[in-house]
Amino acid sequence: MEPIDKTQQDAQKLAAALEAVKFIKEGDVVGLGTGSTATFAIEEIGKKVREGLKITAAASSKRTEELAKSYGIEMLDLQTLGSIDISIDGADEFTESLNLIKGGGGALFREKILASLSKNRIIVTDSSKKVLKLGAFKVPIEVIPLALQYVVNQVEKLNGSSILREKNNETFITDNGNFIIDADFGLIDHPEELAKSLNQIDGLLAHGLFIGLTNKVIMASSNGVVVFE
Ligand code: ABF
Repeated sequence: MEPIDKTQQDAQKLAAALEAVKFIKEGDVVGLGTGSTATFAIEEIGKKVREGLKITAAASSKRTEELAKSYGIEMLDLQTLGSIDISIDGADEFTESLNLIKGGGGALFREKILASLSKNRIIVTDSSKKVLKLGAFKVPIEVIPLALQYVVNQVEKLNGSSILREKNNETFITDNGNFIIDADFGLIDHPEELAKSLNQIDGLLAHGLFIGLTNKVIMASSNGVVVFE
């Protein structure tokens, strides 16, 4: 993981977003994730708005709506869509095999739906997100409140220790009205297997391991933009 300061990080996120926007074609339905890198993409899309372009977003964000409105781009409601042509989103960690940890921002369920609906899933990151093995970033897990203790116990059986996410000294509540636990599994040797085990846990709505849900990672670094696919 390359240590970089905020200014460098923002410059890299912008460079990655500029590269991602090049893959948008006329008339595309574009899905946008959350996080600052995806927001850089929104601003770039607006400047180069293509005929008939439509946008949908993983999480309702004032910024996205304002930008779409100011650029005259039609916003579509994610729940009405059966497919998305291209999605651009960020990540908290990624490996060269295109496995990700996402959900640091708390919108992992909607981002997973966005990715699942998308034909072409592009992740944009700065160089600090690239890792050899996932796991230094704790795995965000969205939990139906009723099932909290049950899910914590099941995660423990998978050698994960969980912390209930808080924000401003209050329990963090997702857009879907659920809790998030951040689970530390240590460095994860087999993320595919862990994802499958987590998928079996009742009351666990979504986890932040994105396996097989990415077509391309565009990473900007101090030496330029690198594309992993
Ligand atoms: C979203 O953006 C989240 O899944 C992830 O936590 C976050 C990354 O934010 P940034 O692009 O600002 O680093 O995709």
